[in-house]
Amino acid sequence: MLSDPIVALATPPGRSALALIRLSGRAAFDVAARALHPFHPDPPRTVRRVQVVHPATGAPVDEALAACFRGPRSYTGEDLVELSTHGGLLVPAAVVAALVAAGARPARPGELTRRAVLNGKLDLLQAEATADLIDAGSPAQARRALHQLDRGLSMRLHELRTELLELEALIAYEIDFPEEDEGPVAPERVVRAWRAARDRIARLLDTAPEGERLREGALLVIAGRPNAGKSSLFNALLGTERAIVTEIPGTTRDAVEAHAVVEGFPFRVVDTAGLRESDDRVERLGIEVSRKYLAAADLVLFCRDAGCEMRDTESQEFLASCRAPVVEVMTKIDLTDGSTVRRSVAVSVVTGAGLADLRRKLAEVAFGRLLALGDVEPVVTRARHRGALECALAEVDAFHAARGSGVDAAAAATHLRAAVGTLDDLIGVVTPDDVLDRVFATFCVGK
Ligand SMILES: Nc1nc2c(ncn2[C@@H]2O[C@H](COP(=O)(O)OP(=O)(O)O)[C@@H](O)[C@H]2O)c(=O)[nH]1
Ligand SMILES: [Mg+2]
Repeated sequence: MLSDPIVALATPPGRSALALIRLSGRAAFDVAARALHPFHPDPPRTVRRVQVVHPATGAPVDEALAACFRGPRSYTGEDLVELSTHGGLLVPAAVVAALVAAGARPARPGELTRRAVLNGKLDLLQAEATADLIDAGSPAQARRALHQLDRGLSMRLHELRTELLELEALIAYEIDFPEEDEGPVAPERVVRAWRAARDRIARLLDTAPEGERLREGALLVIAGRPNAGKSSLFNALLGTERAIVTEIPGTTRDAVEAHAVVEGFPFRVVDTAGLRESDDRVERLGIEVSRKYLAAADLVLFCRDAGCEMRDTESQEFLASCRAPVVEVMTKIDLTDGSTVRRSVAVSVVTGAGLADLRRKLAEVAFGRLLALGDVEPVVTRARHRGALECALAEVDAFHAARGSGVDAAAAATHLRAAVGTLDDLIGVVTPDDVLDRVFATFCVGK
């Protein structure tokens, strides 16, 4: 049943002062009345102290606080009870068990938010943003999720949808009177409206590479010759001594990956085995792994030791083979008098010189477009969004092509309809079950 009462622990189990439990559904208040004493759903949105008891035995389970929300004015749009209980492993589980004994069913992952979507409390983009906000590991991710939760992207798509419907209205006369030569609307006006809509879609699509990168973290691969100071720099970026550093070339033999926040942006930083010809079988395997990471990198940090003579042909060859943008960095500048430093970023992990510049540079290269857009412009953050917008763009362009080749107005307009339908799917105006399944597959229980 779609609205049967469900219950879930919304906070993670474990040692904590408090836990939050949510009970939602058509008969939620009846269920609550069997396990909470005293229970008064009215006035709603008022916090009351209650005793939680097991409905079958009457055994006390906890002293808790309860707040009732009458549907549709609740997170799910249904009658909902939020219970703050004591934390820990035992008490919250016992409270959930008492509510199950009182007639609720344990909620599936994401089921509460799914109901919120089905009841029109959130659109699909906001539901995704809810998950992104919970998963955010860096300030930029959190800000982006909050913006989307505040309907940033949804509003932009609604505007776009309106534009497409207006464009269709512009050619309505031609649809109704196909035999007439000249309608009341000049063809240039139609072209202008078409171009505005397609540019809007294209601009959103331009944000997709960095938007998706924002959710995943930018893959930053540190490369360079053995002993160039890669592992030292890796540790400095992470702020912990994660990789082993020694003066012996070839120390790092496996790729080490770690999450780092650089200038507020998420990065997956990979320290690799230095690239060189080696007779050591293990080191050779490590170098092979390095190459794989390099092929997948969003950006490469190429280290050169400022104190060493550079074999430039080798470096040039390497740089030419990188598909991803490369940030070149001169390491160990504390060991030089500075005269050999030619490149833009020069660092020392001993003195800390240049590290702030390097961080800014990395954020700029990986997320420059997002930095330029600021936090107010909507951004496309998922392959689902990108796929839908690509589809909409193809339809809008097919509309234009159809007009150009003299196809009748009614047939051309079907492309606009299709584009609007794609946007509706994206926002979640009408959402088929399988789309919902996919969106909520990664949600946690209690959300
Ligand atoms: N003086 C100085 N030594 C450094 C610096 N960075 C790394 N080193 C030293 O250079 C050697 C190789 O460093 P490591 O990070 O293991 O290089 P990797 O082989 O490229 O990973 C070690 O002895 C480090 O202590 C630096 O900024 N200044
Ligand atoms: Mg190393």
